[in-house]
Amino acid sequence: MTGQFTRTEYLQLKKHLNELAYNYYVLDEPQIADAEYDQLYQRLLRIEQQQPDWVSPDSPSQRVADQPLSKFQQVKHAMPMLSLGNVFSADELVDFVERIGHLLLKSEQSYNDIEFSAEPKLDGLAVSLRYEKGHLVQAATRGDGAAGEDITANIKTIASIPLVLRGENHPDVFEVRGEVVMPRDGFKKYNQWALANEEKAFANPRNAAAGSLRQLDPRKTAQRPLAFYAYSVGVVEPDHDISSHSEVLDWVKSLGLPVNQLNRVVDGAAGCAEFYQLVGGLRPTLNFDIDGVVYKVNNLAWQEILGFVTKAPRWATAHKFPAEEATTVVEKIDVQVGRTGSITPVARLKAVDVGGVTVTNATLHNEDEVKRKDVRVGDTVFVRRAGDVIPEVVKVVESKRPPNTSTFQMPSNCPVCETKLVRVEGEAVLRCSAGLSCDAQLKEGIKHFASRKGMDIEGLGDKLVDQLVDAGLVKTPADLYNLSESQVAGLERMAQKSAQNLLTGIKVSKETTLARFVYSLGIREVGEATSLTLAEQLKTLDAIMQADDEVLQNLPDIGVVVAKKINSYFAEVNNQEVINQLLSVGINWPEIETADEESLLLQNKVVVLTGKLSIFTRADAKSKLQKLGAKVTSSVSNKTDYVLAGENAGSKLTKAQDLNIPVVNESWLQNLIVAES
Ligand code: 9MJ
Repeated sequence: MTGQFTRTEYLQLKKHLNELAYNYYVLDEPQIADAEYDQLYQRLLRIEQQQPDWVSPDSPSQRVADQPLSKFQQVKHAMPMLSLGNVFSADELVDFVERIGHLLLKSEQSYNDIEFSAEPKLDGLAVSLRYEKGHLVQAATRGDGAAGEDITANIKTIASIPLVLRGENHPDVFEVRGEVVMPRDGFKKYNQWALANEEKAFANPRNAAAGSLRQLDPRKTAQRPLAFYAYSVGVVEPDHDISSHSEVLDWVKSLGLPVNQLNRVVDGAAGCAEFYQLVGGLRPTLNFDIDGVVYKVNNLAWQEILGFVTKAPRWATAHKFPAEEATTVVEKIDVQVGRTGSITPVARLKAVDVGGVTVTNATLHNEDEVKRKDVRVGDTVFVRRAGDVIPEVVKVVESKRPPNTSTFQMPSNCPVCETKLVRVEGEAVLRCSAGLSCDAQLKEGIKHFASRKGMDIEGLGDKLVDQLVDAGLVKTPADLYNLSESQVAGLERMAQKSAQNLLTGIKVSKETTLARFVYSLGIREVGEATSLTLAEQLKTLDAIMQADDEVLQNLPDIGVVVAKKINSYFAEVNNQEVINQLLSVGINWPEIETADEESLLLQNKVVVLTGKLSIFTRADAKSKLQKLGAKVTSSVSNKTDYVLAGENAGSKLTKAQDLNIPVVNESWLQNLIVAES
C-alpha cells in the first residue's frame, strides 16, 4: 500500500492501459478519448514515481530508453528474412499462378482454386521482432536478410507494438515480421515541424520511417509517428500447427500485433487481379504508402513444397504498381565515374515532382542508351521513378526539341583523372582503368569501404571523404587509420569535437567481421550476400584469397562470372598490398567457428545433376544440395555418391547405373530439405 494506491490497483491500471492500446491500434476500435487515455497514463506515471520497484517491462512507461546508443549491433536472424520476386502485369501474374499450379496440381482447371493471401505491399522498412516468454526482447532490421541491425530501443517507442504479448497462451519464442511505416498524415506533420525547426525534412514517408529507425537516440525516434503491420512469422517455439498463412495472421493479431485490414484471401489469378484493382483504386485514399500488392500461397504445406529461388520464396510475389512518370527539361548532361571506374552519363534536370518526390537527376545508363534515346541538352524528356531505384530518362519528346541542339558525345578521357577510357568487349560501359589512382574511384571506393554494410565508420560522410581525398590525406583505405586529429581538424568546417568523433568512429571500425571486411573491399559483383557466403563457407581471409575457380563455384549462389571477379581481384598485386596495409593497421574480426557439419544430411557427399529438372532450376537444386553439405560435380565417377536425374537424362544416368551409384529424383531432394528444416 502506498499513498492512496494499492499494488493491485496499479496492476489493474497497467492492464487496462495495455488493453486500451490494443483496442486502439490493433482492432481500430478506440474505447475512450485520447485525453482520457492520457489522464490514466499520467496516473500510472505518478504511481511508478512513488513505487519504482513495481515497474515491469510491460508498463507503457517503458517504451523509451534514456541513453542514446553509440552504434547498432549486428544481429543474425534465426530464420532468414525473405525478399520477394516481382510481377509487373496481368500476364506475368497468370504465369506466376500457372507455374505454381504446374508444380502442385495435376489439372489446369484447379489452378483457379489455389488460395492466396493477398496483402497491400507497404512501403516502409522490414523488421523482425522477437518475443521470448511473451516479452519483446529484440527487434532487428532486415539488413541483407541473413543479418540486420539491433534496433530494439527504437522499436519499443512504437506505441502499436506490444511490449508483452496478449493472453496467457503464447509460444516460448515468437518471431514476427512486418513493415514499419510512417503514416502519411504523420509524415506531413513531421515535415512541417522539421522545416519550422531547422531539422531535416524527409523526401518521402519511406525515408522518414527508415531514418527514424536508424536514429541512435531512441528519444528522437519516440517523437516520430511510426506504425507497424505484421505480415509473417519467423521462428516459433514450440511450433504452431496452423495450416494456412491467413490463419497465422489471425493468430498474430490475437497476440496483440497490428495486421493490415486490407488483407484478403482470394482464389486463383482472377482473385489476385481483382484485389490488385481494388487496392490500386484505394491507394490515393490510404494513410500509408504502398508500392503494390503481395500474393502468398495460403496453404503452408504447399509453401514448403514450393520452396525458394535464391532468396525469394517461389510461393509469393509482389505485384508492383506502374512506375510514376513526369516530363521536364534537360539542363545539362554530366558524366560520373563510379567506384569501379564505370562512366555513367547523368541528366541534370529542371526540378520536377514525380509521384511525390522531387527529381533533379536521372541516369542515362551508358553510351549506347544515350545514343539510342538521343537525349540532348534542352530536350523535354519523360522521367520515370520506380520505388527506390534511381530515376531514369525514358524518352525524348521530339516535338518539343528546341532548334540548334547537338547530339551528346561521351568523353574519350576520364573527366577526373584524364586516363583514356576503354570499353571492354561485351560490356556496355566505358571505364576508367586507373583504379585507386583516379580520385573519383578512390572517393567512391572509400565511401563504399566506410559504408554501413562495410566497415560502418560512424561520422565519415560522403562530403568528408571528398575533402580527405582532395586534401591528399587519404590515398588508400588504410590511410584512414593513420589520420591524426590535427589533420582532420584542419579541414574546412571541421570542429575539434567532430574530428575526435571521426577518429573514434575509425578506431571502433577496426573490430569488424570477415564478411564486412570482404564487402568493404568493393570487389565487383561481390555484395553483402556474397561476402557473407564467402566468410561463412571459407571461414578465413586466407582461404578466400586462395580459393580457385572450382572452390568458389562450388559455393552456394556463386557462378562462373562472380568466381572470376573474385579471383582476379585477389590476383592483383595492388589489391594484396591494400589488404596487407589494412591488416597491419589492426583491422580484425572474430574467428568463425566451424559449425557441427557432420549433422548436415549430405555432408561430404558428391552429387551429380543430370537431365531436365521440373521442380527446381539447375542453379536452385545445386544451391540447395550445397546447403545440405553436398559437393556438386559435373561428371560421374566412382567418387559420386548420388546422381540426381530429371527427365531425358542421358549418358550420365547410364554411367551411374553401370557403376551402381544410387539414382535419385527431385522429390528425394524435397524430402531432404523438409527434413533438414
Ligand atoms: C509488405 N511489404 O507489405 C511481405 N509485405 O512477405 C507483405 N512484405 C513479405 N508481405 C515475405 N505484406 C517477404 C516479404
